[in-house]
Amino acid sequence: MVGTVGRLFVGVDLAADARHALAARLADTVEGRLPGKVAPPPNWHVTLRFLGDVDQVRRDRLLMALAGADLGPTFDMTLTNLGAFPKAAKAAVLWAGVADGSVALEVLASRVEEACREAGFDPEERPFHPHLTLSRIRPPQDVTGLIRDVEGFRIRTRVDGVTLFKSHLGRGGARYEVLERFELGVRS
Ligand code: 3AM
Repeated sequence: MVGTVGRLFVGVDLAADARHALAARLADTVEGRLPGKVAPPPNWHVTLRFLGDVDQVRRDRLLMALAGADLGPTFDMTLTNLGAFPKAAKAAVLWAGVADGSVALEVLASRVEEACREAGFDPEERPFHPHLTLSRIRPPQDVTGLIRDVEGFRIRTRVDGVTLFKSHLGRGGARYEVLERFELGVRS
């Protein structure tokens, strides 16, 4: 694509205390046993909208749209338990799930979606499933036992902003660069 500024996505960054709590829970229960390509804690986030390769004009329009959008109030979400896409018995993506706050996240994702459309992106047709990716598994594996071993934690954390990330794919794994952060509960 001419003038591309990179592979972008909008997500919710995880607060440091929640990141540490989840890392500790995994260390206590399944240390060293996560299969596949494991996402390191600094990469943990909840994706709201993947945009793919974006050109400069649309990146700038998106920055404007997100800056001007009413993204709604801050809210709490609870990370709880692990799950897998498409299913635990044949997992390609292992994730931590969201309990309280999943509806608020859906609303937030729809507000972000609105801003994306305003910026000229095609509508996202796929349904939104809030999750925090922990590992990508090729070929898929049965993670039923592992999910059970981690069960029973609840990590409450505040969602107070959304971030436009640039994804750098490399041989050492993905690195996510923060391009801009947009606070919730603030109307410009
Ligand atoms: O961390 P998660 O899995 O929620 O899976 C990718 C990651 O989300 C997703 O965008 C986030 C940052 O890379 N992603 C990557 N390629 C994608 C694509 N072609 C994609 N989502 C949808 N379509």
